Order: sequence, then C-alpha cells, then structure tokens
Amino acid sequence: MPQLSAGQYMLVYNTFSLAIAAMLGSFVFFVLSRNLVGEKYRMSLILSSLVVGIAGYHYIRIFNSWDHAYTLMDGVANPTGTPFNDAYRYVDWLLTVPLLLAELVLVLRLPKKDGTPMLWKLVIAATAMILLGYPGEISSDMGTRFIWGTLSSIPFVYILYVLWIELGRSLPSQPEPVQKLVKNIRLLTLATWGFYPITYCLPYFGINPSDSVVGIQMGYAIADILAKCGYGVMIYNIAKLKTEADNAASAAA
Ligand code: RET
Repeated sequence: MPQLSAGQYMLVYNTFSLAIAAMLGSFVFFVLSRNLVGEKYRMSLILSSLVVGIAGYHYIRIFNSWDHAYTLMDGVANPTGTPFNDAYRYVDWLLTVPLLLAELVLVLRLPKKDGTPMLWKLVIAATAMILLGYPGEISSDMGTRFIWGTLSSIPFVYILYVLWIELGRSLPSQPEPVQKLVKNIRLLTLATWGFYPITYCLPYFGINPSDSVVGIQMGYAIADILAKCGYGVMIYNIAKLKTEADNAASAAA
C-alpha cells in the first residue's frame, strides 16, 4: 500500500462510511416497502434487501480493513503493513451481482422458458467476470492486471449483449410505462457497471500510486451505492408500476 496524505486517507474513510449508511438505510427501505407491491413482485424486493444487507456487512469489514491498513501521524497516512483486503469486495460482488441480475429478470416476470435460461446465462457470465477480475485486482504487476482485466471483460461484454439484445426482445410484451423503466434500468446498469472496469483501469492513466488507490476505492464504493441502492429503488418502481397495471387490468375484467 502506498503512503497517503491525511486528506486522501480520510476521503476513502468517509466514502466507506457513506457506503455503510447507504446500504443499511436501503436495507430498511426495501424491507418496509415490500408490502407496497403486489405479491408476485415481492421476491425482487426481498432480493434487494439481501443485496444491500450483504453489502452493508462487507462495507463494515472493508471500512475496518482500511482502518487497520494505515496509521495517521503528522498529517500523513503510513501503511501499517497489514494489507487492505480486496477479497471482501470481490466476495461481495460474487454474492450480490447474481442477486441483482435475478431481481431484474424476476421483476419482468418473463415467460419461464425465456426467463430461466436468460438468468442462468447472466449468472454464469457474471461469476466468470468477477473470478477473472480478482487475480488482476490484487496483482501489483501491470501486465498481469491487464491480462486478467481483458479476460474478465469478455463475459462483461456478453452480459451487455444479453441485456440489450435478448432482453430487448421481451420489451414489446411489457406494459408501456414498464418498457420505459426497463430501458432506464438498462441504461443505469450500463452506466454503473461500466464504472467498474474504468475504475479498474485507473493505474493505466499515468496517475501516481496513491491517487490510484484512492480513485479505485472511491470509484468502486460510489458505483456500488448506485448499482445496489439506486438499482434497487428502480426495481421497486418497476414492481410498483406493474402492480398498478395488474390492479387496473383486474378491475377492468
Ligand atoms: C472487473 C475487472 C476488470 C474488467 C471488468 C470488471 C467488471 C466488474 C463489474 C462489477 C460489477 C459489480 C456490481 C456490483 C454490485 O453489487 C471485475 C472490475 C469488466 C462490472 C454491479
């Protein structure tokens, strides 16, 4: 771990603290709002609660690991020799990314013959993406980082293909307002998920190692807040709109 200024150290420290607050706050929101949507959509909200609950726990561990990795003295943060543990983040993704994908596929309530294979493809690709990214993340060798990063990008591109092309085919069968939300959530997915590989590439942008460490930790934490809490709120909106559309249809019948 490189030496950091006190300001850099605190910036990451406070971002992790914000992430814990966002995850725990979202957990309460998703648990309470479960009863505001139709029964068919509750599983998506349960999955949202699980995602932010798991992430809240991991951010507490990440925060403590950061705390133990540095000591602040005379305006400088010196590495203590205890390594910062990146595994918490990757294990978190391993658990939460498949859950996020399941949320999306479930809330759409696609016919089983389309939804189940699509979910399997997405989950397998997401697992491969994360497993392939980890050896690069923990390597201090730029060449190794590059190779694993490139390998990890292959399943990433495949996920985008499935979300754009295959999910696109299911859109016409969805109610009009839901179509718009699904398009938005796809864009949010691209915008937030796209943030992760860009953050991973920070060490290649010619910035010094301390800025790189700070940028990577802040980038991942902010992306996590958007991809888990923001995404969960969007899923909640879809579930609510679909509940209203179902109620209107049954009232008309
Ligand atoms: C890595 C390695 C470099 C190449 C790529 C990556 C992609 C990571 C992504 C992570 C998404 C995480 C989410 C977490 C939310 O819970 C592994 C950084 C493509 C897309 C959505």
